[in-house]
Amino acid sequence: MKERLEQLRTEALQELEQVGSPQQLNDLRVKYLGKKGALTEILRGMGGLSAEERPVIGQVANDVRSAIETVIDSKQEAFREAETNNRLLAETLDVTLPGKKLASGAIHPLNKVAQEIEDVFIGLGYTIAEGPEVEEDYYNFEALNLPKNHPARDMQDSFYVTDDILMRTHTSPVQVRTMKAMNGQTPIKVICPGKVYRRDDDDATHSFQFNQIEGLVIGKNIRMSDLKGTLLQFVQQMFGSQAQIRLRPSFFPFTEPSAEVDVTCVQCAGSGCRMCKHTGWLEILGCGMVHPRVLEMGGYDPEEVSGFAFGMGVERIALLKYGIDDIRHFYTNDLRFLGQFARM
Ligand code: 2NL
Repeated sequence: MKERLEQLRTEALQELEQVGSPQQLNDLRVKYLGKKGALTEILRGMGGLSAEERPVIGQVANDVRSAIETVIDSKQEAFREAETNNRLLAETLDVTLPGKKLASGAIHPLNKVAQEIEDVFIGLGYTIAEGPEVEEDYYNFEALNLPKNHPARDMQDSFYVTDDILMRTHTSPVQVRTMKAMNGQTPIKVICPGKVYRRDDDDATHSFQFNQIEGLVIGKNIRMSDLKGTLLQFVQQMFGSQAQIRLRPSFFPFTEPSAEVDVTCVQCAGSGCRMCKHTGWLEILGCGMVHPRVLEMGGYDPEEVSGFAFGMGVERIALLKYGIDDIRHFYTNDLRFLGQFARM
């Protein structure tokens, strides 16, 4: 029996030497030490031993068991260690690798130009006012001295929702709402940015939807010279301190007198080029002194206060500022176009 035990040890240790996986190791543990294993099988024969032989064989059996256990334990430990090492290796993180490039967005050039314009006027003490894009006929036309049947109110030129509700054609109604909300108090210094809508065929310089920024100042003794100085300040901050302006007489139903404002050509600085059609000037906005009837309808006494107003297209300012030839670039969202403004 002793020999069988010794042989079992040799056989087990040999087999354990070859073991290649934790699964195999477990199989061997069952095979040799399990309840129905080889060692148990041999020990079942102990009943037939004499009282002197029993402790001796028992000792040998214990030695064999612990020898096999020791090897199994150390193999198991080796497998565990190898597994841990493999996992750590697989999880290795090279913190010196370059990061993945994230595609980052940028502010749209039109919004950027609008923000720049707003910033100039905020610097001059203006506040920003916003209002609805779907507007009442009264605020969009009537209160701006554009009575019913006025040619500028042609149904063909505006998007009407009902008989007296339309998509606003300018941001002036926001200023009318501001005047009414101020209840005759002065001063008012607001700029009103936002989308406006006109029934135009889209082309290089026109869009059915575009962005406008209007300004309105109302107070005591507001004069045309205040308007001119304000616009010169604006233009020089926007296009550079070399920029000059000129005012040409014009007409708007809501201002009197009215003027069209030109800036010295951003391309040739006034000497004449293709961009300014050899005039040295580029038209950038319209303006004027608020019409007395508009002041009245806004709740102000034209005998007591006066005001100026101006309006510009953001697209037009952006076209000039960046030398872009077609307004439709702004709406196409071609990243080759937009990307050029990402870090400007
Ligand atoms: C242009 C011209 C202009 C105004 C807008 C205005 C507003 C009120 C009263 C008087 Cl509440 N005027 N706005 C005045 C003159 C010109 O816009 O060419 N815009 C693109």
